[in-house]
Amino acid sequence: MHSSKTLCFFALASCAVASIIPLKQERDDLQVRQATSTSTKVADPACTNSPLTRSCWSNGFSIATDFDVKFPTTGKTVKYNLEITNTSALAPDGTPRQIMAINGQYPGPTIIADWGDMIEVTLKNSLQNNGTGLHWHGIRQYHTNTEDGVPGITECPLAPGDTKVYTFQATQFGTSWYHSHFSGQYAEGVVGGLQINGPATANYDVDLGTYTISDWYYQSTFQLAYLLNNGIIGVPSGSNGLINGSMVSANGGKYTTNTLTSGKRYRLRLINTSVDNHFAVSLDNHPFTVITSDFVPIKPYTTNWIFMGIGQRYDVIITANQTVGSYWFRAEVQSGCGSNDNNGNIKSIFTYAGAAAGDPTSTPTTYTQRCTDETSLVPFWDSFIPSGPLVNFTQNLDVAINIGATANGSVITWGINFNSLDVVWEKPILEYVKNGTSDWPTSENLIALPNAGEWYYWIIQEVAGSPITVSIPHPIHLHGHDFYVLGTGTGTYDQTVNAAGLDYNNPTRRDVAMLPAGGWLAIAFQTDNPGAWVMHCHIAWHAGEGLAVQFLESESSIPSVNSVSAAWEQTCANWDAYYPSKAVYLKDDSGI
Ligand SMILES: *[C@@H]1O[C@H](CO)[C@@H](O)[C@H](O)[C@H]1NC(C)=O
Ligand SMILES: *[C@@H]1O[C@H](CO)[C@@H](O)[C@H](O)[C@H]1NC(C)=O
Ligand SMILES: *[C@@H]1O[C@H](CO)[C@@H](O)[C@H](O)[C@H]1NC(C)=O
Ligand SMILES: *[C@@H]1O[C@H](CO)[C@@H](O)[C@H](O)[C@H]1NC(C)=O
Ligand SMILES: *[C@@H]1O[C@H](CO)[C@@H](O)[C@H](O)[C@H]1NC(C)=O
Ligand SMILES: *[C@@H]1O[C@H](CO)[C@@H](O)[C@H](O)[C@H]1NC(C)=O
Ligand SMILES: *[C@@H]1O[C@H](CO)[C@@H](O)[C@H](O)[C@H]1NC(C)=O
Ligand SMILES: *[C@@H]1O[C@H](CO)[C@@H](O)[C@H](O)[C@H]1NC(C)=O
Ligand SMILES: [Cu+2]
Repeated sequence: MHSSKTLCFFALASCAVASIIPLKQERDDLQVRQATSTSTKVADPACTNSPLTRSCWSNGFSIATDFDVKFPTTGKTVKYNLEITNTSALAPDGTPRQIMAINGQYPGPTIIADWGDMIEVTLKNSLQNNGTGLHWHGIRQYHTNTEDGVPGITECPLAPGDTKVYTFQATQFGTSWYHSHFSGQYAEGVVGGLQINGPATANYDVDLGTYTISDWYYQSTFQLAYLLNNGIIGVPSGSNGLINGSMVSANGGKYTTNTLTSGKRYRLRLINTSVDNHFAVSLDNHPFTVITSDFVPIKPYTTNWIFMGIGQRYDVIITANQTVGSYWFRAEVQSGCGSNDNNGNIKSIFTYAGAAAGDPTSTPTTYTQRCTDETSLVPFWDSFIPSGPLVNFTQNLDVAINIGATANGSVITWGINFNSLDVVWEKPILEYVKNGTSDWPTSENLIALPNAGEWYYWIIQEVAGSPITVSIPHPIHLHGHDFYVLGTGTGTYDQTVNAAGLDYNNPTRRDVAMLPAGGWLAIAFQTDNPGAWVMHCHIAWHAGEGLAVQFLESESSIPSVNSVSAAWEQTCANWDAYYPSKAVYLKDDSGI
């Protein structure tokens, strides 16, 4: 069934373009009951990606293809060598700081691949005194759990001097980032962009690439976390913020600058790589057409400001249709979402070719500060979630501060269901799986989901802690899956009141969503990817303080463990030879 509305929707500048996507829109009760995440949209096999046909891809794949169901395999492997070093040679905002850089730069190189490629990253840990491990945020790691990069869960950390080759397929397309998952190490600089080229829900001419927005601390974040976790300091404020790795400060520095050509449309891949700050972002005079939330393509909508939680991504299109000149891009910290109310308003510059030199004089549109997610996020694909009542309907995950358990020595802890995650780096959960044993400690905060193909529903609720209560929003991130956001609200979830309002009909789908302060977040996902997948708050302090659970999904069919490689074992052997006998520093938090 062809829809002319859809045709024009895709080909904004040229509604007559022949390559359209046939849509099978009809839904019947059977489909709803089958509750499949499968899109009913069908790919156009004969259409090529170009500035006016971004919905197309190739060989029968297009924006209509739900990548959880189907993805191309190109046979191509893109290879990167990444080396982490401990350097004092960088000053991203003019103020020098010891940085754990990737290939000598911050942020690290953007990894770029096409949809369906294999990505092979050879990581070398050249730090003197830390382990490491790289996580590919939002990457599904379909049947490749050992490549997820979470020390103590899917691998042992890489000891100083060690090397690991991560190999996985880009089954999704869009924008993300990679970062260290070794305690709070990413805040020291171990981050980079991840760009997977594929189709899009709106057209553009030029892809500007990834654009990271982050808070920035002059003091070592390992030290700050230690002081915080032991109650010696309160939550620290950021010293500055960085846009794509650059900003000005009292010591110099410079604004990140991009040049635009009048009349062209640009895709910008916004990534929030913060430790503890929520930003609202905007480009003066240039509204954003938003086309993705995290990896998931959405029906485009236009907005002046986007609110971004940590770990979240939005791909936006801007149209260079304003007077030739220079314009501020703004990222403003939202007060009340965390701690960093000061030093948080950071800027960069978009300047038209031919504009006069000098800083912009443009002014922002007004907006209201907030700590909640974007609400206009309708996934492009149709997804119908079974709405129960089901046997395994709702399970509660209660989030609270100071729950008594310790994330290895912390005084301040966060927990889920009154338990703080505390992994043992030298005994990753996948080693228990391989050994066929299940005597992991309760501090692994492990929830087994043994059966494949089932839907699980979670009410994540922020509850009172003991002896104190802190109500703040938490960006909740799940590995190995996108989840569906069935609903969110303030106060305590009440089944009799709130259940009827949950959305099962094409709800927002993504991999990071905000749990509101003192409120609840209802999510669902289906067990369709065997592995040990952590779900955690992406505020680095909270993850270190134990705000995480791990799901051990379909344990008996985790393929990458049953054939776990000699190389995977060797990483553990190398780690065992280093830690704790030779290590200068020991683990003093949750480890993730
Ligand atoms: C980085 O270098 C500093 C200064 O030499 C040192 O104190 C610190 O232990 C090093 N960190 C790591 C992880 O190697
Ligand atoms: C990592 O290195 C930093 C110094 O650069 C240190 O403060 C921290 O304790 C180290 N952490 C671990 C677990 O090695
Ligand atoms: C941001 O920096 C990354 C890595 O250095 C680069 O690939 C990307 O193109 C930059 N983005 C923009 C919008 O300039
Ligand atoms: C990044 O996320 C954090 C925490 O969710 C948030 O405080 C901050 O404002 C976000 N930054 C941007 C640029 O959206
Ligand atoms: C410029 O482009 C934006 C976004 O597409 C649009 O909303 C706006 O109307 C355009 N303005 C002009 C002056 O053409
Ligand atoms: C519910 O969970 C139990 C135990 O995990 C499992 O045996 C059962 O098959 C599940 N049933 C449904 C309908 O999800
Ligand atoms: C906790 O830290 C102590 C020493 O700081 C160490 O001996 C112990 O192995 C750690 N426990 C975990 C679970 O990492
Ligand atoms: C797995 O078995 C090996 C060999 O018996 C043992 O050394 C190791 O500690 C076991 N690992 C776990 C996590 O039980
Ligand atoms: Cu949190």
